[in-house]
Amino acid sequence: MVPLESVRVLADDAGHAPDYVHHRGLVDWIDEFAKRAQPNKIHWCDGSKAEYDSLCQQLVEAGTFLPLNPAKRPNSFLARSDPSDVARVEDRTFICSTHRADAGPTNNWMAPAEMKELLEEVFEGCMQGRTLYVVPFSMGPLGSPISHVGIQLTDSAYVAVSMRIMTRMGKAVFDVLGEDGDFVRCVHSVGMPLAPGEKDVAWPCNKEHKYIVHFPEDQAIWSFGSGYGGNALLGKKCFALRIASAMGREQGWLAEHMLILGVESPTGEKSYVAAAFPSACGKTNFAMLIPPGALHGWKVTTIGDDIAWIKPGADGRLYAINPEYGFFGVAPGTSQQSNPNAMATLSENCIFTNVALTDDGDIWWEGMSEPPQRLTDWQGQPWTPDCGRNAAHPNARFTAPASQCPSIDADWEQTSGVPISAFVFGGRRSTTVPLVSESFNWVDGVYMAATMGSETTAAAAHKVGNVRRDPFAMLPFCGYHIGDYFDHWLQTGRNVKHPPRIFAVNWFRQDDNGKFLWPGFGENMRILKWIVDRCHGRASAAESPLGWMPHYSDIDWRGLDGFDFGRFEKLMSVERDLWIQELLLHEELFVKLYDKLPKEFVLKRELLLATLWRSPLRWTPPA
Ligand code: TSX
Ligand code: MN
Repeated sequence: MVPLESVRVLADDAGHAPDYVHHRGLVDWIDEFAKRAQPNKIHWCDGSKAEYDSLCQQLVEAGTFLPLNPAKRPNSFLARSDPSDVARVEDRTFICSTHRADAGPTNNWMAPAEMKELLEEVFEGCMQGRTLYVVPFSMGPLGSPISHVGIQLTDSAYVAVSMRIMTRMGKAVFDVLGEDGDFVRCVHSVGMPLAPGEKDVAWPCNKEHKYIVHFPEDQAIWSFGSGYGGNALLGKKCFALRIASAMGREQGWLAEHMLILGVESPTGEKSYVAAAFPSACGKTNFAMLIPPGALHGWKVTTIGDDIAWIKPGADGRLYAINPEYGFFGVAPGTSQQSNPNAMATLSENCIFTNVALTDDGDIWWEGMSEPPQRLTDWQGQPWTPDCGRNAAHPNARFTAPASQCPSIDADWEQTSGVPISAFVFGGRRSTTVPLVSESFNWVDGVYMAATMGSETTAAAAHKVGNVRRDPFAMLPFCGYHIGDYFDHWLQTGRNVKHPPRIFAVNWFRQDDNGKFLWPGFGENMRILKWIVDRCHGRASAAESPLGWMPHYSDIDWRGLDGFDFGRFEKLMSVERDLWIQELLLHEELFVKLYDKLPKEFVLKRELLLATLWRSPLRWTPPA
């Protein structure tokens, strides 16, 4: 037990806060929290490079970080988590709104007062023997009207250094806050206090108790027991999606699980697209796509790979920023083939978590290249290609500065955001869903996004009913009732004068032998080009039962030999029997949300059914 006097609390002496902090409410909040958590000391992060270097050095000495070979991977580190602390914990994630109905059927809920009482107990003394880091951060460029500020209190130096990569972290945030600015209160503890003289472990966490708790009405987040990614870097999923989605509903904007990319045409015309995909669809790859050289002059730039904050502009368009400052991406599968821009981004100044280590002090993961003869796996054990285990954990991550991405857009830090021309929604579907379609109108597009789904494993492909619905890819990230969220989207379309067009894509359709029909990756530029051309009124389309679809001749096929009309038909066909199955699955989703399901969805589903019955058994676009 650490005596309270050893804690440099701030209550009666605000002088302990750095002189650039002028926010009384903030200092009082930290004081109150420190009295409860009882840390050994308090470190106010200034965000400087010197501070980052010194915290990394401290993590190396603690055994949390292993410095990588500076000749291969300068200024980069490997962290190995506790084997039990490797992913987000959805069953321990709560939305604590006053009314249960405001959290909805897709979130865990507990009454705020009850949860606060529970958390206050859990946090009592939880930082004993540790340092409390005060981490000030801005989600979005400092000074952007779309940005918002948060302060995270954490007892993890790993979190503090990760936050410096993933957010604009540092003392400039206090200038934005002034004396009484609003900020999201984020508190985090790994939940493993140290007794005097007790030796720390490399990855402290709490194996029994984990809580990821959101109070949307107070704009507060309490996270306990995990040091990992989405559980611990509170600016990302907790703030930028769950809390921000609830703020957006109140204030008339959108916080979305979307990448943002720029498309430049050969004439230099610039368009921006925001796209949502569930996990394992290659979202980061799409955000950093390199178009085939044969499509002369078409370029793709990256604004963000995971989250978009979108607000209506004075001109009646929607403007988006990437609230993040780095990429926290899934490492396995990332390679020179799948994503050269990501590989270049990872060349230095990165943190790798749960990847494998090579004999020469570099990193490796499944899908990067031919497996080396020997490795040290993500748990620190010797590994050989025939040992039957993964070298990297399937959810191993890189934490990399976005500024290092070769395709980063020149305007990615533009405070006004970028105007969005199209929303794209995708999923991994081996059958049923065509390569691309454009919704007939806004309501129709919102329906498509709300009913989107993805197949879980390759093994069970082609099996009807193996689709996990993930509306807008927001199922684990919506901070309020998902039915209210659909309504908010419908309302947004009515509020803005120039709403973006809405498209659905599926890169993963297979033939009867289980072979992918579409080459994907850079070739997706051909679809992106049609999408952008549609937005500018340049490309034609055929009216299918599902929406507008390109004719074969509407796609630019330069440089893609052997992709004939027959193959195109297989990719684009709308099969009545499969779609009747699909609409039954939509109904399964709808009954779960029935109390807040928009009436438009019920009618749209009926219209789809009627249209399918009056269309050919197998609809294909004309040549
Ligand atoms: O990221 C992917 N994208 C989007 C890229 C911009 N992946 C990787 C899997 C997701 C984690 C894809 N995989 C894509 C895709 O468009 N398409 C596929 C399926 C596929 C896999 C391999 C081949 C073709 C398609 N071809 C060969 O292996 C030669
Ligand atoms: Mn994500």
